[in-house]
Amino acid sequence: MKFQKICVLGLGYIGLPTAATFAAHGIEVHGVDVNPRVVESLQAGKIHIHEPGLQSVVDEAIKSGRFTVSSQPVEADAFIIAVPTPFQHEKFGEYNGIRFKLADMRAVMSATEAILPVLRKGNLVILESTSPPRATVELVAPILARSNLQAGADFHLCYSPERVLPGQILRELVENARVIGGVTPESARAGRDLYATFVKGEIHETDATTAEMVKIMENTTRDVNIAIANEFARLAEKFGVDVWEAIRLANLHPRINILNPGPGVGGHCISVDPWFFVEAAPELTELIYHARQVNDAQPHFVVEKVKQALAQAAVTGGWDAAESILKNKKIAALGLAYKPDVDDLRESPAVEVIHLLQKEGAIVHAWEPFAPNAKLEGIDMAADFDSAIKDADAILLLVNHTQFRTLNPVSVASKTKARIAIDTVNVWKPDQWQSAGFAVHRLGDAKSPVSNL
Ligand code: SAJ
Repeated sequence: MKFQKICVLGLGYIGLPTAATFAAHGIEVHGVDVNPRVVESLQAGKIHIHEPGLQSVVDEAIKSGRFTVSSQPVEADAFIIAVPTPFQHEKFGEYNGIRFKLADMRAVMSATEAILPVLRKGNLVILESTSPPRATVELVAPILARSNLQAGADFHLCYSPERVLPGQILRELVENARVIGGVTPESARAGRDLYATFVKGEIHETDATTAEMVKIMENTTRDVNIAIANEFARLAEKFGVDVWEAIRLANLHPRINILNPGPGVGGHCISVDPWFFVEAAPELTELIYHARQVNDAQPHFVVEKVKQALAQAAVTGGWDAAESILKNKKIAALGLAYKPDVDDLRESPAVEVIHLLQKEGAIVHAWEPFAPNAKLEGIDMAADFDSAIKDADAILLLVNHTQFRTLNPVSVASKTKARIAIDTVNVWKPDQWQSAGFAVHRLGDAKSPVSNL
């Protein structure tokens, strides 16, 4: 099948890079977003998200005249739906005493409905948003059937998961293998023809439900693997071990690859997608459910770490180590993003850590270099790094941003009265920070030099 014009619905982290990449490869692209600010900003040539290299690809696409943006779909050869599928925040499912989160599919439903007036015989529709198993055939196809055209007979319908890593989206879009699941083999073939425009990785055709399952399996596997790393961190602290050293040694085994513990799992993918399995089959997902519980509880473990650090300083520094050790303590929280070198704060465990610290009376000044103007309810954002740390009692590192990793502890020490450094992501060299005068605490590490005396 040949494509001259496509319409991409949802211009976020996936839709925008996808749209711009198609335009860069000679396809005429119309981008659609329901958020007027996104539309206005792109019409003015400015991207609204941080992703390395994206601004210049969008600049080129606009300059070429092949990329237009508005709030409504237009007629095209193919439609790609790349809207968010978060979980619902107010409603939960229940099964045998376990409570689970539910997918919020409203954006997929309304994007699908928006296509109805412009859907024509012979079109291709592709759902890219991560969705619960069977969403393509049981949710999207029935909505599109309202057009009196049948998926698989009158037009092609596919599910093709995006699998790109934020921070490396433009490269991975092109290089990663792509899975395309069609409601019929012909649909999958049409999907292949479209993505072959720019995908250099292998393209694998399958059915739509398999493709949905592949996507959720990938992120669920990662979630379970991070959960076990987080549990190892807890165990290491109990047994007087440095988990980072233990992981490094275990990973020398040729068939072992333990991931990194940290303050928790965030973002709109790995912390969300496993719930799609739990929601669809709670009776079959015990391990997946418990891994989610472990990762969701990890911010509490960080707060305990902060308390221990303060309690230790209370002994050596003469503070009142009463039960609410956090009360009125000033904490500089470095990093709010859900992972290194991105500006995405969605489902960020760092944000959860800050809320929990505040709940126990701490005064937290947060600094996020990638989103300095972010407005988060109840969080006091510092104007810059220096003002975040100046009056702090402790500095808490929550995200492995490059600029935090490369901080010089001697220079930090000269700008703050804090003498406690707590590293939840294993990037600061304990001996260097200790020499600069800090008591150093690392998540999962009961061996580090901790004293600043
Ligand atoms: N994390 C850890 N320890 C680790 C690795 C990650 O605690 O060893 C945490 C991160 O800090 C972050 C979260 O997990 O909070 C997720 O980060 P990530 O880098 O693992 O993944 P995402 O969410 O940015 O992107 C994932 C990717 N999926 C997989 O690697 C299987 C990406 O390929 C997907 O396209 C993306 O989800 C998505 O959109 O589904």
